[in-house]
Amino acid sequence: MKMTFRWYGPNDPVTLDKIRQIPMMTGVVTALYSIPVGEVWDRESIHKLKDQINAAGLEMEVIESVPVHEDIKMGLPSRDRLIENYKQTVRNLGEAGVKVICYNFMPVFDWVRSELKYRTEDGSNCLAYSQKTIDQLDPRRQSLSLPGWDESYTKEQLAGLLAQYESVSPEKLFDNLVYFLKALMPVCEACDVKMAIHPDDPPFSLFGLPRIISTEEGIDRLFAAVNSVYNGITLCTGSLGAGLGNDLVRMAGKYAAMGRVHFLHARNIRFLDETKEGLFFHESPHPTSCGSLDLYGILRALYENGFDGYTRPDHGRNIWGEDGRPGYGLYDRALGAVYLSGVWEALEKSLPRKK
Ligand SMILES: [Mn+2]
Repeated sequence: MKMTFRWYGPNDPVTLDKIRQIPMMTGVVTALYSIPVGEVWDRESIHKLKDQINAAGLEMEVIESVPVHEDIKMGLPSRDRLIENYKQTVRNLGEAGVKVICYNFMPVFDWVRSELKYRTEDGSNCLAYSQKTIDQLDPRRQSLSLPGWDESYTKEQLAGLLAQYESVSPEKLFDNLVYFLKALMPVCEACDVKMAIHPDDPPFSLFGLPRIISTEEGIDRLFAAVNSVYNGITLCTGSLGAGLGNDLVRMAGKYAAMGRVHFLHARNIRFLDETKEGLFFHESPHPTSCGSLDLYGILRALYENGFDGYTRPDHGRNIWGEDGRPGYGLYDRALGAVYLSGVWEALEKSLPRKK
């Protein structure tokens, strides 16, 4: 396992020097945030970023994310030009030593939460999701005031985009994902860069938009449709774990055995209401006993089935007075990283692998 940490670039208050001091840390996971979605990531910008990271004693082998343009998701005629750009970005990243690209195929919204600073019993705060709050929002009729929503679209642009998606069924979205990946695979194979799709967060439809990477069935279907080891997943435990029907230990073991888990996002969540209508969860410390997900069981299933890839602690809480970027402060993620490394060491020293 290679422990990594998400870093939002030179403006991130969590600096490379701090990240380097976390025990067992090998590298950062980052992106070029200034390049518009759909444009090629040029060599010069990639190498400048890489050099900065390497100078701090860290690696840059995973990119999160190279965003996929909405035209590709919708299957518009402009997609072929945009896919050519994406291919060139993959080549440029591969040349710089990048091994894994995390991306997602969620229309319009990537992650959605109802609260950014939910206060928990111990006085820390964290991200939370309330189905009842989300159900009161209608982005087609009102200005959306979702926490964390980057407001990169005006109300009118958002309404237009949502209207365009009305003709995109889940089947169509799936076909568009397959079209994108089939075009990309020869380049990924030639450059040895693995694609790792991030599951939907949360893993069900929101605001009537289609979502297709939410369940074991959806992932199975994608792997069958594009049957290459370069078509894999980012196993995000907190995202998939919010789906009440998802058996994460089973999925982790199965996909690791297939060699399709290229990146692990380890995070725990705690359900306070597990009904579909009243679904409520908040993010919790990483250890198994602190949340509703069996982090130990997931790590064990990954380990036993041969996973040895890139891992990062996913969202952390704000603790010790930190007022960090929601989910991405330093302290709680650092605790998470050390917990994950500790569990992994125990697994390596006590259990055989199945493969
Ligand atoms: Mn994630």
